[in-house]
Amino acid sequence: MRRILVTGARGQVGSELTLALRERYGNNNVIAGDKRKPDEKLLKSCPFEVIDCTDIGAVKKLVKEYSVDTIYHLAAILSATAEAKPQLAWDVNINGLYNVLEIARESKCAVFSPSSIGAFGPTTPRDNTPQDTIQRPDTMYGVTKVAGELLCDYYHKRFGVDTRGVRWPGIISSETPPGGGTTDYAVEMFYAAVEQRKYTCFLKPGTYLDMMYIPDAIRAAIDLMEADHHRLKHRNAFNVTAMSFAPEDIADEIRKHIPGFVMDYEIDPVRQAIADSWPNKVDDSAAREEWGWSPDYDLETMVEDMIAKLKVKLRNNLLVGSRP
Ligand code: AKB
Repeated sequence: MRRILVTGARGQVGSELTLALRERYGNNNVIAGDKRKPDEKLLKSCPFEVIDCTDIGAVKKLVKEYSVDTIYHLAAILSATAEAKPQLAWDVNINGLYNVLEIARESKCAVFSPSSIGAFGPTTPRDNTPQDTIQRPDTMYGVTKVAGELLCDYYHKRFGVDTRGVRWPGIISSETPPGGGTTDYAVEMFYAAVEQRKYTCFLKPGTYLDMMYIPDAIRAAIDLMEADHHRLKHRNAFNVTAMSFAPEDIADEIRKHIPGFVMDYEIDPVRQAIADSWPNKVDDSAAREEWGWSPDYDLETMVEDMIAKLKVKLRNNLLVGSRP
């Protein structure tokens, strides 16, 4: 049985991944770690530790204390925040990852470290972006993601650390809102629609990006970590996608459930430039071939499920305060 540490466990993906891992491996075998104190749901399913991945001593102590053998390293700064605070992004995304890899080397842990579609840049082919292609991003987020992929490959090749990762697209979820990302508009749009508010989108119509519903994102991480290593030709990091849409496509799909939904546009030049440097749609055939990746949700089924979940939250007064 694995003993797992999840860093960034209070984040958009971390909060749901931690619960999924606990269901699979048992509550006491999954240690949730985050800089922020836990919410009730996470605390109830214990154990939780306040940690900062830039503090190598604290993470090392935790790994030893709980005999951790697998680290899902999710603590990271997302693209828009990284452009606003590049020094912070370097510190968390690079020094934090380096610390985790060093600890993994010493303590013989496996490491899941997510990369992103942000690891691609303006000179990358935009349609059916291949697994192995040009990666010259011009954002700090992208720089840290490419360096992170290379660092993880290096630790595997040089020290035998079992590092694996996916290039996550924008992730859509109803439990914990994302923060500081370029693809966050898609989640914000749902909150507005369910609350009968108008949504002002910060990306232009026609901005196509890869996206994925959270159950698929979680399954991708767990399936990759459980995949037979003999089948893996790649490691860091696999292209994965579930759908590609532009803001007007998702708004139209939402209107099938909430016909009065209104959206207008006020373009944020920083996030638009980031989105314009990312692919329209990646080719994830390597993930499909090497570890059987296949998403369950498309745009239609994701929208239906998101709206149902957010309506329940709204009825129970849980939407207010969790608005992105
Ligand atoms: C972001 O928008 O920064 C993230 C990502 C695609 O990596 N959601």
